[in-house]
Amino acid sequence: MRQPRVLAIVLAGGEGKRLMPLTKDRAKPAVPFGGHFRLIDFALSNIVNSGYLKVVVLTQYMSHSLDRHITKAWRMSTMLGNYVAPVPAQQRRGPHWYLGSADAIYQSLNIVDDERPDYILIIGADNIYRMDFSQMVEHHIESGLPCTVAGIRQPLYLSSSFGVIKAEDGQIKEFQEKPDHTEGLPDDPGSFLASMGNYVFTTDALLEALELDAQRADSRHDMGGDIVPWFVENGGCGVYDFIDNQVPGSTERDRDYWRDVGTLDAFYEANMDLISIHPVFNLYNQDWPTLTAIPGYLPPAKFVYGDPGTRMGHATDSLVSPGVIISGGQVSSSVISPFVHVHSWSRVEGSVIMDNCRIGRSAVVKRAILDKNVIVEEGATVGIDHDLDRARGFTVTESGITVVPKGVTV
Ligand code: ADQ
Repeated sequence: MRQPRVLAIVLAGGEGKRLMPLTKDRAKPAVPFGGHFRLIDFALSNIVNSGYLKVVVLTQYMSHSLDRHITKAWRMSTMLGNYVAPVPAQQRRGPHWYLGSADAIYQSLNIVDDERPDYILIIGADNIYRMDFSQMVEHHIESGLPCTVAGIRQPLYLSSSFGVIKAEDGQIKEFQEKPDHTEGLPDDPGSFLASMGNYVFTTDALLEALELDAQRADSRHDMGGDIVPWFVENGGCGVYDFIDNQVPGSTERDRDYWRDVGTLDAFYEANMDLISIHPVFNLYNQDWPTLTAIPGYLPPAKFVYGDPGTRMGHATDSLVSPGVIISGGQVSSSVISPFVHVHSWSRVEGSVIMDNCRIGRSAVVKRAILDKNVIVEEGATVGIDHDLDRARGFTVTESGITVVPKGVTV
């Protein structure tokens, strides 16, 4: 029997307003994460590790750095050849940009015509997790239903941020996109079943649903808001429980890991999940690697004793990317991206420092996110006095994380 043909579509056009200022001039999936990765690397790695090599990435909002990353890290890497193709908003069917995620797919249907897949896997671009999609596709085929949504249990207070699934015997009876309230599960009253924003469709059924949706004046043309509820009412939609997914090399601790990094606090916490001795999400799983490309010219990270009288430059409980120099400064519980330079007598604690930042002598950076190219001058502080941070125009999140925008000198 021939293998089913699967086309993977990655929705990478969301604005990510709640990640401002990190999304001020880049698409959310292009936000740096975990040192030298970008958020989208996790979604694309899952697809490629699942064995699917026909992948299109639908971009839209601020797509320049995202396109550049996909081209450099994914298209030009010999491993993946020309399999991953970024597709900008096409404006094929009207003089507008994409209206919603379903419209993004509708406008790109020419790709489906070209590839003629049996099944279409559609996933978001901004969640951190490992998942073998081939197991979900297999489940979809066995169910005989035209649509399958991946589900994961989440605490009840998050129900207004997700699609809420109510299912019986593996079939969705009701799907509500981001309702104000919902009830807990019968066997787990503190949780509900959330949509992960990952879907498998039988191609013909999806084409029909998208065509009908495009005609509807009252539709927001949204996958979660319109297309999935349509399938629940017409033809049926199954649920695939993420708990059943087995990814090689996962640890007991990280096998159920899935994070939606929609807010600055969630983004910060997901970075912190990477750094402990027994990480909540293990980046060192070589059986299911997170792929990206780092330029060959990046030298290794370097640790320098520093000026006489300083404490030795060091980093503990931290991820330190290639190209970093820590010279006489102290870094703890932090994620450091390429080409960051930490100078003598400085301290960086519990922070996410993106590419090319400079931490000057005796500076202190605590519980902060510094976007690329930030310079913290000699003796300056970030994250110590939140009123001062706000007065300087930085964002201070609900849980007290200071976020400094790209290119600022502090
Ligand atoms: P959200 O993530 O809030 O909820 P949405 O804003 O549509 O939904 O984003 C989903 C994905 O589509 C993201 O990767 C985003 O970047 C992308 N996207 C959005 N609009 C797009 C467009 N016009 N063109 C291209 N890409 C676009 C969704 C589901 C919920 C589910 C959560 C899980 O709707 O039901 O619970 O994901 O995170």
